[in-house]
Amino acid sequence: MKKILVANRGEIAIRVMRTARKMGIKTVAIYSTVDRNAPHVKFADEAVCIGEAPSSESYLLGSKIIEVAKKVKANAIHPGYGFLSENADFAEEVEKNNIIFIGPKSKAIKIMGSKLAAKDAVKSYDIPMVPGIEEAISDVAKAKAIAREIGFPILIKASAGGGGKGMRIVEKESDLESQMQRAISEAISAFGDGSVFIEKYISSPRHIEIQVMADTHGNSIHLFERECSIQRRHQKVIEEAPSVVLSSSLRAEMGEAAVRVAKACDYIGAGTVEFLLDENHNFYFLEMNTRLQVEHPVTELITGIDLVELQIKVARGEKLPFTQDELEIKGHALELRVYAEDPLNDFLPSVGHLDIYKIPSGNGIRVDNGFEEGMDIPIYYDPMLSKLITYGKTREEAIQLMSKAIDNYSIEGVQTTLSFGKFVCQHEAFTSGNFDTHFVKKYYTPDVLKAEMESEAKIAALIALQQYKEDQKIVRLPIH
Ligand code: MV4
Repeated sequence: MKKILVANRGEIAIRVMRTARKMGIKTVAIYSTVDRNAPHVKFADEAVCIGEAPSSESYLLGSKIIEVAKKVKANAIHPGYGFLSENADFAEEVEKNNIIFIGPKSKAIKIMGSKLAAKDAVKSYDIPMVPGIEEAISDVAKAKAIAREIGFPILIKASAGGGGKGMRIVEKESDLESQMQRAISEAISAFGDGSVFIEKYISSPRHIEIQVMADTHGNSIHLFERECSIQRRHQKVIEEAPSVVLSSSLRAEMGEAAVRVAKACDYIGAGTVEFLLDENHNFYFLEMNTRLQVEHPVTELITGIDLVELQIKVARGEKLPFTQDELEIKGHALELRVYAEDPLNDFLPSVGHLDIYKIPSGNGIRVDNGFEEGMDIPIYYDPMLSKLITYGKTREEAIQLMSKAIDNYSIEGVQTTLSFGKFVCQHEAFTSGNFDTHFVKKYYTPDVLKAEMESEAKIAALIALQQYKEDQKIVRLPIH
């Protein structure tokens, strides 16, 4: 593999190219017209413009991207996350053109793209699942009977949904009919597939996911968990590894279950198996993400493994260079997603010009970044600016470092979620580890953030005043 085309933009395109370069592999960037001066374009050895700003006219043009790959003689395509990364047809077309798709086979992507197909695939693999049904349902009377059996509240989910889209909680039987009709029509309009199913609603879960890796020689391993419960409207805010709530035996059990999920769909490459963990520490399989995830760096920091390097090695047909027993967790890592969004204004995208953009650095600090000072933030794509990742011997150390690193960002021109990240890091429920997926809803209002920002501004003003007084003393001295 001499040349990889990265079919993505922003921080993940750069992150992938960094490892390719380290391995002596040439890199090709693709870009849309608004991205012509973007950092990922400058970073690549070669770059090709593939269309206009809207993703549908550029980063989502699978056939065009394949044409470009052939023209520049790239041997492989890395899709990053988002865009074409979980498009089974794209993966298949890439391979048909004798280009290596750095990711799983199309079949695995297809199975895991449908929640019902996923349940069906894993059912003989002894995977704990949320009580519910395993097939699409449209008959209301039947749904009522099932709901009565599993007990309210229940959750209606769209089979083609993901990331919380198309979910409806039903508290009581009298609401079931209308909610089901809404769920079905929503699923038809959003996904073109009206299949819905029913599960028991787990009311206060934690979201724990397991990183898995499989080679083409039949070896599958897991790289422990990431805790992703701190999220806002299904958008993850802070992720960490390891989770504070897993005992080593539960970790091993969940890890082994995740590996079985991977085996159930003949998985190859890097994947993530999502679980819900209830208050009694029962875990349930939710879905599998068949891509490298945004939050993969926390796993890299606690295992010392470069996941992109592993993806590339597996794609080249190499064996995994270690066994499960050789892996261990060392230290603790946190990741904050820094978005150009205004936490005081319902997290509305705050796109604009990056007048000042300075990122922190230092021991235990990693910033996976896709922007630079002086750039405009395009309105066409995800407004994530960078990922601030910190690593410490202990969780406390990683949290302290995160708080400090947040202060060492300097961004002007747009609002960001940095202050919101600080709020989370300082919150007792977060520092104590006693939280679930409802953390943000439960504790966050713009007012608490405002109050915190004002008191910090006051402290900063007092420090400045103190310093000013000290400076005055010094300059007066020589006069005497
Ligand atoms: C659930 C659930 C409770 N009970 N399933 C949301 C995203 C999708 N991956 C599955 N999700 C959930 N499924 C049952 N049976 C609660 C959620 C959920 C959630 C899951 C993970 C992280 C954040 C979440 C926020 C709200 C709801």
